[in-house]
Amino acid sequence: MTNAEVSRSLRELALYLEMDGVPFKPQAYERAAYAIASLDRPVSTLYEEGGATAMLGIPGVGKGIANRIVELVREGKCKDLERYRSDVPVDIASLTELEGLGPKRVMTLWKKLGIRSIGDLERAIEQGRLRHLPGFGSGTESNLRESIRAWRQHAGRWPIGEVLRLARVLEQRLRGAASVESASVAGSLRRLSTTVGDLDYLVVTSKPRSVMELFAGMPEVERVYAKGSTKTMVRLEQGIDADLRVVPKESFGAALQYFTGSKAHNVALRRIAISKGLKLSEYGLFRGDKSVGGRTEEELYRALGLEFIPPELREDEGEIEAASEKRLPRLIEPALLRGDLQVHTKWTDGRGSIEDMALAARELGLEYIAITDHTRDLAMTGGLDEERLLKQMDLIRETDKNIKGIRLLSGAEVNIRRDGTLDIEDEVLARLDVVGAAVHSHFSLSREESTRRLVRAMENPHVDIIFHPSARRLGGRQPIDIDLDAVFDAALRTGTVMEIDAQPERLDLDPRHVREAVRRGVMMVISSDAHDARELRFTEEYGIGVARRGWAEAGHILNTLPLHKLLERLKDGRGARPSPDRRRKKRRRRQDRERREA
Ligand code: DGT
Ligand code: CA
Ligand code: CA
Ligand code: ZN
Repeated sequence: MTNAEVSRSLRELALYLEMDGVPFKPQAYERAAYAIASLDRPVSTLYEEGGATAMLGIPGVGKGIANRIVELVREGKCKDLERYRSDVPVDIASLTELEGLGPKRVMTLWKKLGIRSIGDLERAIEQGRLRHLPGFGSGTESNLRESIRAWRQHAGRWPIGEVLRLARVLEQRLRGAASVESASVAGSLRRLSTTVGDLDYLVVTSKPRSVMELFAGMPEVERVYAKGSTKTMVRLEQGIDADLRVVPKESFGAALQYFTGSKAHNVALRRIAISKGLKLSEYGLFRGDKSVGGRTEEELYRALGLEFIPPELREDEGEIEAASEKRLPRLIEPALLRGDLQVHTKWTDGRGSIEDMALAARELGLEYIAITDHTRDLAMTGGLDEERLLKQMDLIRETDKNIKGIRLLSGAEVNIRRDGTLDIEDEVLARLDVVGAAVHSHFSLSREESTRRLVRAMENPHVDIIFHPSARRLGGRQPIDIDLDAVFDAALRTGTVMEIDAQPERLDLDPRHVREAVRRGVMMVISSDAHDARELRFTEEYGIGVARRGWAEAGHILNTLPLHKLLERLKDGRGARPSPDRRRKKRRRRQDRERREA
C-alpha cells in the first residue's frame, strides 16, 4: 500500500469511528492519516526496516494505530475497516466531504433512505425525500444541493499539506539538474492555495530532452501521460498529476506569471495590457512585435504600471486595483515571527519534552514559546487537570531558568464546553501566561449555539486566544457553523486574539477569514500547534502562506511583537507590569537617549 492509500484507510476509519460516536479516537486517526500522507518516505519501507516499532516514530501514532498501519501495510486491508464497510456500505469519505454532512447524518441517510453515494443523495433531494427525515428540513435540502455543487467543483483537489513538501523536493531537483538554468513551481501551489489540483513546473534549459527524461524518470512518477520537447505530463505515485514545461529564457518571467495564475488574475491583467495597447501572453508583453517586458515578473508588472503582486494575492480579489494605486499590503514574512503560542509536549499528546520543544524553537531563532498542552476534557490525550497544570507550570518556570536565549511561557489549550464554559477553573487560568481556548467536541451545533458558545468563551477575561476557531480538518471534518461577524465583534470588544493554526490539516483561520479579520482590525497570531519539534516549522511552511493570502501585514500578527509588548497586548496584560528593576533600567535608557538627542 502507498502512503496515500494507508492514509485514506485511516481517515475512513476515523469517519466510521465518529459515526459510531466513539469519542476522541477519530481525531487521533485523522492526525495519523495526515502524518502518513505527508511522510517523505514510504511507510512500507519504514516497516520493512524497523517493524512495528518504527510506526511509533510517526507523529501522532500510538500503539493501537500502529497496529492498524502494520495490518494495512502487510495485508493491504484492515479487519476493523472491512467490518465497518460491510456493516455500513456507504461512500462515507465522499459524503462527509459535503459541507453540512457529518458521519452521523450519513448514517441516518443510509438507514432511512438507503443513500450510499453523492449521486443517491442528489436524487433523494430532487425527489424531496429528505425533508421528511427528522433533523433534515427543507432548508437542509437546498443547503445540501449547494454543497454538492461546490463539491463537484473541488473534487479531486489536494490539501496543500499533502503535496507541498513533495512539490518542493521536485522543484529543488529540477533546479539542481546540470542542464537547468532556472526552474520554478507555478500554479496554485506557488500561490499557496489551501487546495491544489495539480503541480505545474517551468524550466529554462538548453537541453530540453534530457530534462524531460529526468522528469519522466523520477522515482515518484507512476505513469507518463505525454512526453514532448516542450511539455511533459505525469501522474505521481501519490495520485497527483504534475506538468513540466520548457520555456525560452527571454520569456521566463512572462511564463512564470502566466502559469502561476490564477486564471481570473490573468484575465484581468490581460485587460489592462489591452487598455495600454499592449499584448500579454505566456511569451511576454509586446507592443507590436517589440517585447517590453517578460524576462522577469517584476519587469512585467512594472511595464503594466503595477506594483509587483506577490503570488499569494493573485486571485483578482482587489489586488490589481491596489497594485495600480501603489497600496498593496506589505505582507507578513517568516523572519518576522518572534514566537509561537501553541506548542504541545509529552505531558499530553505531544512527542517532545518541554526542554526538547524549547531547544528546537531556539534553534529556529524564536524568542519565546508558550507551552499549551490539552486540558481535562480531552482525556484521550491525557488532558491536564488543575493540579497537573500547576505542576507543569512550575516545571516550565524551572526549565525556563535553565535554558538561555529563549523565554518559555506557561499556557494551556483549554476546552470550550458545549455551553461556552471552560474545563479549567478561572483561578488557575489566571496564573498562566497564555490561555488558548478551543472547540474539540460538539461540532454540529446550530449556528446560533456555536456562535454563542465561542462568544461566551471569549468573554472569559482569562482567555487570550481562540485556537483554530472553525475546528475544521481539511479533507475531514467540516468547519463548525458560526456567525463570523458576531465572533469578530466579540473579539474586538473583549480583546481576544484569533489564531491562524498552521497545522496543515487545519489552516484555521482560513485565508478568507484572515482577510476579514484584517479588514475589521481583529488581531491574530500564527502558531504551529506543534506536537513534535519538527512541526514547529509549520508556521513558516503553511501559516505564513495563509496569513499572506489573507493580506495580513506584520501589524496584524501579534507574535511578531517582542515578548514584553506581546504580553501587554494579551487580555489582562499578564506579565506586562515590568519589575521595579526593569522600570528603573527603562527610565535610565530613556534619559540616556534624551541626553544624546539634546
Ligand atoms: P489548480 O491546478 O486547479 O489547483 O489551479 P491552477 O491555478 O494551478 O490551474 P492550472 O494548473 O489549470 O493552470 C496553471 C495556471 O495556468 C493557471 O493558474 C493560469 C494559467 N492558465 C491555465 N489555463 C488558462 C486559461 O485558459 N486562461 C488563462 N488566462 N490562464 C490559464
Ligand atoms: Ca495547477
Ligand atoms: Ca496544470
Ligand atoms: Zn487543538
